[in-house]
Amino acid sequence: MTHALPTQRITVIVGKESTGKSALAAALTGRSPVSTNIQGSTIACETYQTRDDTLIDTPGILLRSDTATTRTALAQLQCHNRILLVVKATHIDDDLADLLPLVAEKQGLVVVTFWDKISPADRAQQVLERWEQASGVKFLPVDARQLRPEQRQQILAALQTLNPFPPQWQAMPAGWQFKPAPTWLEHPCWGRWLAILLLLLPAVAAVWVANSVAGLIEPLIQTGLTSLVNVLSQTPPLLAAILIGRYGLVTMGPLLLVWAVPTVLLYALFLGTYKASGLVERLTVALHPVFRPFGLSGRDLVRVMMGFGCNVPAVISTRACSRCSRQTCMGAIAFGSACSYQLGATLGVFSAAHLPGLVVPYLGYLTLTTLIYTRLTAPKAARSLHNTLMIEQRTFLELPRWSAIWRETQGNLSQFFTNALPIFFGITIFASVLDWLGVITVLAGSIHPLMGLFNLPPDAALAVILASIRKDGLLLFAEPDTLAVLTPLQILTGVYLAGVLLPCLVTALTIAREQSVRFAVGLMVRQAIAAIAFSMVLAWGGHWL
Ligand SMILES: Nc1nc2c(ncn2[C@@H]2O[C@H](COP(=O)(O)OP(=O)(O)OP(=O)(O)O)[C@@H](O)[C@H]2O)c(=O)[nH]1
Ligand SMILES: [Mg+2]
Repeated sequence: MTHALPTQRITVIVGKESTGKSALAAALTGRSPVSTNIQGSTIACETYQTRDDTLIDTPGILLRSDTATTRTALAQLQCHNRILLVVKATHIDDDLADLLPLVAEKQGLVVVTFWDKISPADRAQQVLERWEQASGVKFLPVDARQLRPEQRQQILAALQTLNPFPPQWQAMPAGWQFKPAPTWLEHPCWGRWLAILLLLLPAVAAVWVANSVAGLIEPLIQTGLTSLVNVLSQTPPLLAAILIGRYGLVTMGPLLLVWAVPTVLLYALFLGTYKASGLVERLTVALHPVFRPFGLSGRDLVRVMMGFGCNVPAVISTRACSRCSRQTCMGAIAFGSACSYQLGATLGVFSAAHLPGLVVPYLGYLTLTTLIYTRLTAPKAARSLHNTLMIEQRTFLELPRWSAIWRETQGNLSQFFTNALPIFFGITIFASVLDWLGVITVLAGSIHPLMGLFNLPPDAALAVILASIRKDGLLLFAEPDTLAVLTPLQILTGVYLAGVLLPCLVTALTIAREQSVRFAVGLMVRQAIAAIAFSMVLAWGGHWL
């Protein structure tokens, strides 16, 4: 005999951005919340399961906007009849006035988050009770980050017996508004300078820590390697080429470990802290007027910043950007967000050349050219004064929890070990075999004139090409014979060209998936033309800069 399975009820969680929808969904279902204090962190619907309900967590609704994420949330709202409306206690009048018309006549309940920020809570509670009586819909106040067991039970029970939102009901205003306190970042004069400093801090700290760590461990590794190289030199020629040749695993691997690992780890820690504390959001607001003339809104800038960790999630998160600036934002990430691998490899090359100070002109030139590139490619509308920030409420600054920072860091580190390392090893093996076969010498001869455009020797071509597959491929520049013949300006030009000529393969594929193959190809052509022009300026005019 077969039993028909009871059909699962689908309830859609909707609300404005950063109101605690994901935190609530996670708390209701016992999953660990992937909460970041950034507006527009959820970029696609996610499904959570309780015993009786399927909860769909939607991206935050951003009124009067054309973001892909808002369209996704509104589509869910249209398709389903059971709604869990999330409103922020601190901005409850605005949230209800804007959202109640969207849910009228659907079955639902209202969860009021950020209740921990309200005082006195008992007077506020009376307002909720009045609304409950007037509308017939339940209003449940919570701190979504720390849902108490009885609150969880209350919400789950309320989901069993939902009542319809009355048509045309308007809640009598509660009359309170609790705004997050302003910080120095909101100072009209030097707020933006502080924001620029904080924006640069992760890069500066990464450079400093990576240099210090490398200074300590590099000599130890080199000593260990000398005896290993002696042993490996006895192996058959092809194997020896793969292991200890110019581009061999043992030759290149330590550079990756010494330079990339500390940089990747540190960037992840910084980004995790900035995101979880809400600092990223404050930086956005402070920097919006600085970057708007270049076609990037503060909201886009956050995504560009996230690209410093890895470009791929940053590109996906542009779904929460306005349609008018989304493509510019993707372009800026692909061109100018030196991901932690790119920066780590760059530091490795500069250090192998005994010129660690080159990182200053490198980052300066990269920033300058990214701004010029964005200015040239952004549509006029994105640069206009009407390109407003699209942030409705300032986020609360929180002391970041170690668990939130660690989640961010762990994700990046596991990507490094499962994704980045194998591809990097693949690149070194590929380059070693080509070198052993003599193909590199032939190839280098044929693209000699091209490299000549940038005043670079033919050997530089391989690093430039392989960096387009993965950014840490530009570590091949650190090959001693290549470095021996390069001037500091040539090293700078080569590393810059390899870094910006094309986005790495995975980023390019992600852009194609998010937009279209045609758009991705167009973006790569534009980027390559700009990179070639900027590299030529650097190569031939660099000594004046
Ligand atoms: N103080 C306080 N913070 C909260 C509460 N609910 C969520 N937060 C914090 O607010 C931030 C945003 O929470 P999320 O759960 O990501 O909000 P969301 O509505 O899913 O955001 P989007 O998906 O970006 O629209 C996180 O840093 C949470 O820790 C709450 O009730 N009180
Ligand atoms: Mg969310």
